[in-house]
Amino acid sequence: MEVLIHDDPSKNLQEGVQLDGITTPHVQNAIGSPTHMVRGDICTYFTVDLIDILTEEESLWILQQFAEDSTSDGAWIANNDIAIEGYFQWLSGISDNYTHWYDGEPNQLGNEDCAVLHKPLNGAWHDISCAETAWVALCDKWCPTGWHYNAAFSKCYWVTNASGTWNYTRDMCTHFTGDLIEISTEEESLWILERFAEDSTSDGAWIAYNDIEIEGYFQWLSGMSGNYTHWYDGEPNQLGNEDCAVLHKPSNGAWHDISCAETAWVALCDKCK
Ligand SMILES: [Ca+2]
Ligand SMILES: [Ca+2]
Ligand SMILES: [Ca+2]
Repeated sequence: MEVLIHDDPSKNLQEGVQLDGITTPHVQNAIGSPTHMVRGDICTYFTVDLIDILTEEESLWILQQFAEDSTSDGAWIANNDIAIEGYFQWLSGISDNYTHWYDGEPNQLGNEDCAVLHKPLNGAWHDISCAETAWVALCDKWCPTGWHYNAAFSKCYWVTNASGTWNYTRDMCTHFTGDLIEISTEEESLWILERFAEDSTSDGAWIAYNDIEIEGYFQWLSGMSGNYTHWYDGEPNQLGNEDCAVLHKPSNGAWHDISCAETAWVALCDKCK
């Protein structure tokens, strides 16, 4: 059986980072991988699971990764009707309208309860006997417990449960191989604001936007400057010395520049899924 794991050496994996109590090199490698992984035995060994595919865009991207990483023609995905014959669902319990069945599938020939994504058929799916051994598997990456996944942005989001300086709370994000959050659209901002309201009683949270390096020139930690900003009226105003942005919940998620040394705020973290 073919076993392939796609790891990006450019990703600086942190040694010894403990994630949900599990500290093995395998788990770290799996989590650090920026792409979905293709492997042939048990995705869950890496505390990931078979992949959910929720949009056509995601399907096309996965197909491309699959073609790059594996010579296999087909790979298991998470869609299955093991629980109720004829009712296909994802392992995560997410139900979505997107399906990509090949013509005439699923057809339950004999007893076929597991979906395979078929590379030569442009990624279309077949139901196949779950006991077949010819296929590799597409494994999803994983949001740590308590993080939210947003399929539209392929990112995991988290609000820290403790407050502190910008640097202190940033460390909480990087502990999970994430970082302070970057916000690139109004849609993303609104979604994040909802999660923030659900998960935290704090009024404000640090985000990655800062002008630490060059006063007055705000940029994201990734170096992206982006077009989307959401400053509150009159901000940034550099009162005293304010170089770090806080997303303010009562201001509809608008941003204020604040002294990076303030300790009143929690942080919003994200990581690529
Ligand atoms: Ca079939
Ligand atoms: Ca400043
Ligand atoms: Ca300010």
